Amino acid sequence: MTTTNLEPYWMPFTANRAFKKAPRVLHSAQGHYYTDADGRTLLDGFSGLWTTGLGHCHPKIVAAVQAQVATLDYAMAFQMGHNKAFELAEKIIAIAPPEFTRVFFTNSGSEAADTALKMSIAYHRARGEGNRTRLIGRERGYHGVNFGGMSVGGMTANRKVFSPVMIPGVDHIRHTHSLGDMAFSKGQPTWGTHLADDLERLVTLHDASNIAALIVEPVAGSAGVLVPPVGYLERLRETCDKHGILLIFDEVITAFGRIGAAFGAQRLGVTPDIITVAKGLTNGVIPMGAVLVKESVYQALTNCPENLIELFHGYTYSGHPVAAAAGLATLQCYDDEATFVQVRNIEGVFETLLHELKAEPHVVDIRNFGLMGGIELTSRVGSAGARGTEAYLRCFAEGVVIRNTGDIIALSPFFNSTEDELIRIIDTVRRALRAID
Ligand code: PXG
Repeated sequence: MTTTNLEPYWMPFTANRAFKKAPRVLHSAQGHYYTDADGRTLLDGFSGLWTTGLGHCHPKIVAAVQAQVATLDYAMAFQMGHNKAFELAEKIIAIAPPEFTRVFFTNSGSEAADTALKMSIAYHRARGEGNRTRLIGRERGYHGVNFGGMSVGGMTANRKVFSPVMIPGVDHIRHTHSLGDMAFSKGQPTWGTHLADDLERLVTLHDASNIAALIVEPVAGSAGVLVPPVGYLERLRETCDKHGILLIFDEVITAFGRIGAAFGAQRLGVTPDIITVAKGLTNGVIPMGAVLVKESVYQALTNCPENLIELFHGYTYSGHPVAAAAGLATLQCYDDEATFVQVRNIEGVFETLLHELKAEPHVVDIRNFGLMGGIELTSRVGSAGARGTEAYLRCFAEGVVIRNTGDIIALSPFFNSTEDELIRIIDTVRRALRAID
């Protein structure tokens, strides 16, 4: 047991007091395993936090970071540049949908979301449509925790306390899940294309001339793996085009392999106007996010005299050299290891194993896409979320890390998981489900 004083650190999205009574403290990691402070090894069934699909402490990324930090530790980010950030932007663009030509760096997914929202408003204004400021999100969406992303987000617990101070002019389309119509769908549900028509409702309500952008996750992650119905994203795209609304895909989870392609946009066959990324950009090794935009968006936004700053936005650590080095090494690994193909090769095995949990106690839905898996449990009367948390703790006690969001269990295995590892994760979840009441 650790002797470290745990009190001063206020942990994020954590039940701090319960945690500190029974802490789970990690000490090191290698490949697919963590080692905790007691020397116990844990199979990581969540790839960090949807972040570390290549595995922990990948030697090539570690080496790149070590070399970079000793060469150029920090570089002034404004009105100066350094090669690694330029190279990384070029490499990202090389694997993005062809319309995308420019990359703006942030340090997290939350910052990427807020950056994308600000860009959308600035884009319309630069084109002479300054009334287009309204932002549309989706119920159960997650776009981080900053004011913009929180406001367009749709997870009740994250919004409740801050309800009076949400940014103004935001609305939400309905979410895409319906237990009665799509439970236990494998991959994309065949029911629910029409849910995209909810965007037309908001256009009718507000008038398109007031709407800047719609932001959605191609596959919603944090809310418990909500997979878009067949044809749904296509219909959102058509509606946005019809009304001049920018479409933003928040690909913080879905980009860089998680659903078997460099970008979810490619796997799902729908091209947005702006894409936000983070997590897998550096395999989680160094914090970094980014916003990719189409050339048309960039051109409109930079249509001003050449000596002027086009967008008054940026972060001290935008394009940080060590993060950029980690990003470059990560993209190289995706290429060397044919990661995106690898994911497609094992996603079928994952799907089969996951859906074998259908008859287990409490299970009311199982959802999957790529290497994203969700298992929804019924809530215990009077204590929503308790079953999910107990399942998580039981798996941890058995040496497997999963994640729960309320009573939904989420799995995010490594891109190069073996079948044995997937079986172990699923078997551990099964035992946990049988053990809890
Ligand atoms: N957008 C999406 C789609 C995300 O999944 C963010 C933005 C925010 O990124 P940062 O880097 O600011 O945290 C995320 C983050 C979960 C879970 O349990 C998921 C995230 C964060 C915390 C928990 O699924 N995703």
